Amino acid sequence: MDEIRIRELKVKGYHGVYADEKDKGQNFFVNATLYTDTRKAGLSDELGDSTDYGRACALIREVMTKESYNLLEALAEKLAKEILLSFPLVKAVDVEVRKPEAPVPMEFESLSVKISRAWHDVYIAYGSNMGDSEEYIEEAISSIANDPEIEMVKDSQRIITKPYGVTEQDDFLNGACHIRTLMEPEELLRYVDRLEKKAGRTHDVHWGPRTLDLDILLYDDLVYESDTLVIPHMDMENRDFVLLPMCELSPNLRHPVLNRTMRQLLEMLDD
Ligand code: PH2
Ligand code: MG
Ligand code: MG
Repeated sequence: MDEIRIRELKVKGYHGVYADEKDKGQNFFVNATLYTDTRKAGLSDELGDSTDYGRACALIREVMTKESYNLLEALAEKLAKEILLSFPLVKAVDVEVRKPEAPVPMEFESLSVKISRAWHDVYIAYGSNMGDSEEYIEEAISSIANDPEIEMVKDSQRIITKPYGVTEQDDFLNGACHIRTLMEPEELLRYVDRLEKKAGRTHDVHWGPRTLDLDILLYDDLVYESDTLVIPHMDMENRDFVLLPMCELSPNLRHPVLNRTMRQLLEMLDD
């Protein structure tokens, strides 16, 4: 990807753990690399087709002077987030905040924290077969669409499906959505768990009736496993109620482990 780079931008700030740092302030130097596609602006020669580095510098100064943070980590996190939220063409960003006058009684050039943050492409499946399914799903989708750290790319149609696994239960209402988010996988899991809880979700019967189920299917090309989360979703290739909405959203999207498109997976399942 192309890069727009800001180097050693000097801003006085009042960040630090110690009272003296918050009182007197000191100079901070910011390095930021904005990952973007400059091709269109390169051909048109129009600023409107790119990201104005002047505005990016002004935003950095605003974040650095508006509030006081204890940690360089918190400052860098806020800077990365505001840059990604403010400039739609920027897909990812590296931010380094240096503190050459840090109160450490030794000789050093500077101390710094450097982070990388990005928008992530995520697919989430949803289902409900208890209570007012339509309302539970509507409520969750609107929370997702209105969250500042999430952008709704596309929501599928809802389909009525026969229960899979434990078959002695009511039909489901199912669908999936494609979002972009700044959340990391485990954060996103906690977020969708909260939405399930808000819908009164309990976990009494494994694969049993539920008011709302939200499952992370795919997260970029990530292959990830922890005690609480597996990405890609373990069983998505065996579920037509997942693959049908996925085929509506992104039929040519490839499963990062199985290396088959959503359409191919659905065809394999139909056979
Ligand atoms: N979810 C399950 C188990 N079975 N069947 C259908 N039709 N739809 C679901 O969402 C579903 C299911 C476990 O999450
Ligand atoms: Mg599920
Ligand atoms: Mg689930």
